[in-house]
Order: sequence, then C-alpha cells, then structure tokens
Amino acid sequence: MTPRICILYTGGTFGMKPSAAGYAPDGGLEAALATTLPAAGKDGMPAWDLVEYDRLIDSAEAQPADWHTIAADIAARYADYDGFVVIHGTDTMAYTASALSFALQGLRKPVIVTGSQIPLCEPRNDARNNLTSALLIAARYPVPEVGLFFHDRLLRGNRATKVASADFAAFDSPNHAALARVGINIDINAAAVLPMPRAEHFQVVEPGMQEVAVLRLYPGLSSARLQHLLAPPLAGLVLQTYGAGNGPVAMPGFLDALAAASARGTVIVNLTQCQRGGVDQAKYATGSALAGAGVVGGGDLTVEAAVTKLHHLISCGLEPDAVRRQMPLPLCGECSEPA
Ligand code: ASN
Repeated sequence: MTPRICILYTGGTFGMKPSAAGYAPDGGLEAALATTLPAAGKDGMPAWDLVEYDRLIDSAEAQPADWHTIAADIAARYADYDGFVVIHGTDTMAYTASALSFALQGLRKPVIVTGSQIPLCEPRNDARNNLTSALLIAARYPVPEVGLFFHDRLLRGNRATKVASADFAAFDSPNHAALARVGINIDINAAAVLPMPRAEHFQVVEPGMQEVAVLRLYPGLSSARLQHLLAPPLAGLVLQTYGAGNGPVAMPGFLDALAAASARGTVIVNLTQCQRGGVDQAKYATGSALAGAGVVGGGDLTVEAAVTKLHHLISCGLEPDAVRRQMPLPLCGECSEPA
C-alpha cells in the first residue's frame, strides 16, 4: 500500500511570496504542491494530506505555544498516518524540532521538520527538493525520531542548529552524526538513529508561563548585569560559558549572583560557546566554582535543545532539583551520556 504522510504547513520561507516589505508568509500551498510534487506511488512517493495553519508565521515569531500546537496536532493525527512532515521557517526550526522531540517521546514513526532558503514560488529554489526528500524518507525509512531535513542531510532534530543564513546547507549537527545522507541514493546511518522504542510515551503538555533566558558570557559583562537578568521570576537560564565550561568566577559578585538565583529555584545550565564539544565543569577550577554555585553542566546540548528541554521539564511540573538532575541526561538522544 502507498504510505500516507501528513504535512503540517506552519509558515516559513518555503511558502512565502514577495511583498513590498520583503518575503511574507502566504497560504494556498496545497494547490502549489499538487502541481509540483511527483504523483503518489511514483518512485516511492507517498500520498499526502496537507494541514495549513490559519496563522502562518515567519518562524522568527514562533513561541513555546506554537511548539505545543504542532506537537498536539501530530499527536491528534498520529494513528492515521505513516509519518509527518512539518514545513517550518529555518530561523527557529531547530527550537521547534527540539521541542517536538521532548513532547513526542517514544516516537515510532518519522516526524521530519523541513523548510527552505528560497520560496517554492521562485524559479530557482530549494523548497521542492527539501520537501520531496523529507516525504520520501518519512514514507520509506523507519526513523523513529524527530528529524530535521535540509539540503542533503537528515539530522537529529534536537542536535541540529542553523549555521548559515545564505547557504542551502543551512544546518549542522556538530555533536551527532547525520541520520541520513541524500545523493543519488538515500543512505540511512542506522548506527546514528535511535532504536525503535517499544511504545510511545508522549508528553504533550501545555507550556507554562515560565521564562527561560540565554546569556552568552563576554569579557566586560558586569555582575550587576547578570544579577539583573537573573531577577525573579526567571525559571531557567542557559549560560553559554567559555571552552569546557569556564566563567569569570573571581569577578566580585559573579558567583554570588548565580548562587542566589540557584537558591531561589532558577535552574542555570552551563553550555559551551564553542561550536563543537561540550561542558565538563570538573575540568577547571573556574568550572567547578560554577558547579559550587548550583550551576548544572549541560554536556553537549545545543542551546536550542537546552532552552526547549527546560521549558518542557518545567511545564511538566518538575521541581527545580528534578529539572537539574534531568538536564544532563539524554531523554531522546539530545545529548551524550554523561561520562
Ligand atoms: N525568516 C524565515 C523563517 O524562519 C527564514 C526561512 O525560512 N528561510 O521563517
């Protein structure tokens, strides 16, 4: 039987049209896809249905509530399809893919997020190829995870990050191998794909009101500025530190600000600013001082995965200490097992 895929169209450059102010989201994608995509059954192409969102957005506008809407829409249709493809803007695609992975844990069917750098309406575009490959993989390969397909690679969604604003190869997965490569053939890297779970255990939870912030350390940051950012009711902070997880711990007030916020229940997660590798807070005295102030090492999580994981765990109702324990442990392949 021809597999059937549900396409969720949320916005992004993929379906945008030129306007006086630049590219802007536009609807009516179903008709365009019907004339663009190869017919169902041809060369492995699946049949598909399209869900077009009423509020199509540039993904720069995406909020945690939007991640929840997409996860709930997939969960509601899960039994009816062999897989799902989410058409999304590239700017925050890695956040949405990460958020979906935490909501749809134990996934037994592919959910592939994709988009493009040039809209489908343009004569030269990457939209058609990206969607065709995403559909083929979702229909024919048992990849039980949230993937992000772009250009010629399927990446694990919660390991991906946008690395180029003007290249077709816009995403990379610095700390985990690609799940598949698409050339003349589609080659699945089975060793990199999550094992098929026994059962789904989705956690599609309404996002809470909590705020999660990101701060990238830089020479010249004052302790007063840090203290200001940490002011209540901040629930979580992703702190991007130097190298293996180091910060200016000798600066008066710096550790005090972190320790006070940790004591108030703010979960502070230490990630590296480096593009590859992760944090080991035990390696340097400047890192272990952060651990002493209650900062938890986030290993090799991406910023996108850390922000969405904090939102997910807090929205699930976990207490700060439980969130701190979960952050370094992989729930769905988002980070390496701690040493
Ligand atoms: N601004 C667009 C978006 O994220 C960029 C894109 O999709 N290529 O919606």
